Amino acid sequence: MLFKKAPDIPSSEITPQHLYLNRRNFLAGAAIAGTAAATGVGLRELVSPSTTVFAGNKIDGIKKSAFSTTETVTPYKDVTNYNNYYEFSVEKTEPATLAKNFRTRPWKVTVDGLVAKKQQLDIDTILKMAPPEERIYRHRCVEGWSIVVPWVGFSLSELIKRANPLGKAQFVEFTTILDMTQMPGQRRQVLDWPYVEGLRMDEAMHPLALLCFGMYGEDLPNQDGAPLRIVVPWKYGFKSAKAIVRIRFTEKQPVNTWNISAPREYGFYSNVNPTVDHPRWSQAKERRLGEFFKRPTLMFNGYGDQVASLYNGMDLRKNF
Ligand SMILES: Nc1nc2c(c(=O)[nH]1)N[C@H]1C(S)=C(S)[C@@H](COP(=O)(O)O)O[C@H]1N2
Ligand SMILES: [Mo]
Repeated sequence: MLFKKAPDIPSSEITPQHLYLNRRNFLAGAAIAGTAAATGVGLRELVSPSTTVFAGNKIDGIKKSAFSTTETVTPYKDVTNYNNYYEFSVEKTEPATLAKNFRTRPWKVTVDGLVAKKQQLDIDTILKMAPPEERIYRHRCVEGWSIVVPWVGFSLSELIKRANPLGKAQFVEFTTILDMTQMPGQRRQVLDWPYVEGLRMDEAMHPLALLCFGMYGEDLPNQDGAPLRIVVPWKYGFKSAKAIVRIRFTEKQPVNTWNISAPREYGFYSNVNPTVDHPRWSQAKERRLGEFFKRPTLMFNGYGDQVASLYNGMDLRKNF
C-alpha cells in the first residue's frame, strides 16, 4: 500500500493565522459585550446567527429540535472559513474560496449494497423525505478544535428506513464525489480518493445521526459539504463525510479513508474520548473556534446519555 502521510496537526500547533482569528473575535466579542451592556440589548441577540444575512438560500419551514444544545453558537464566519475538506485543500482557510463554484445540482445519490432495491435518488427528492429540523450540535475535530453549529437536516434513519436495507446489513458506507476537475485536492494523493466513511447500522439509525443539507437556516455552504453530508455529533469530525454521492449497506465493516491513511491514529469508531490520546497528541481538551481558552473535552462529546449504551461491553481503547 502506498504510504500516505497524516497531515493532521495537534491543536497546540494551530496556525498563527487562527490564533489571530481567535484574538480578533475575542476583541470583537468584548466590543459587542460593551455595546450590549450600554444599550441593554442581550448579548445573544446581538451575535445571534438568525439576525445575520448570509450568502445562501433560506430553507423554509425549519422546526426546532429537542436535541439542540443551548450553548453559544459559533460565528458563521468561523464555521465557514476554517474547514477540513481535503478534496479542496489541506489548508483550512482555503476550501471557502476553492469550493465557491462547486456544482451541487444536478446531484444524484446511489443507494445500493444490501437493499431490497438499488436506487438513484435525486437530491431534491431526498430533501423532501422529512421536514427540516435545526439541530444545534457540538462538533469536535480530532485535531482539537470544536464548533457549535445550527445544522439543518433530519435524522439519517428517515432515509435508511426508505432505503429498505436487508436484515443482514450491519453497516452503512458513505462515499464522497470523485471529481478532480472540480476538486483540486483530489489531484494530490494526500488521501485515498474518494473519501469513504462508515457507521454501524445502530449508530446510523440513532436519532442524533443527522442527514444534513443546511446550516444557520440556509443551504449548506459548499465548503461545509453541500449538497449533502452527515453529522455524527458524538464522533470526531472526520466521520461526518461531505458531498455524499453513494450510500451503501454492507455486512462487513467499511474501510474508512482515514483508517487507510493512518490505522494507528484513526480507527473505525472514532468516538470522542478524552481518555484515549491520539498517538501524537492529547485529546483531553479542545479549543472552541472564536474562543481563547481551551475547555475540557467530554466523553462522547457530551452525548453520552444518549449514545453510551450503543457501546456497552466494548473496550473503547481497542475500538478507538
Ligand atoms: N469529503 C470529506 N468530508 C469530510 C472531510 C474531508 O476532508 N472530506 N473532513 C472531515 C473532517 S476531518 C472534519 S473535522 C469535518 C469538518 O466539517 P466542517 O468543515 O463543516 O466543520 O468534515 C469531515 N468531512
Ligand atoms: Mo477533523
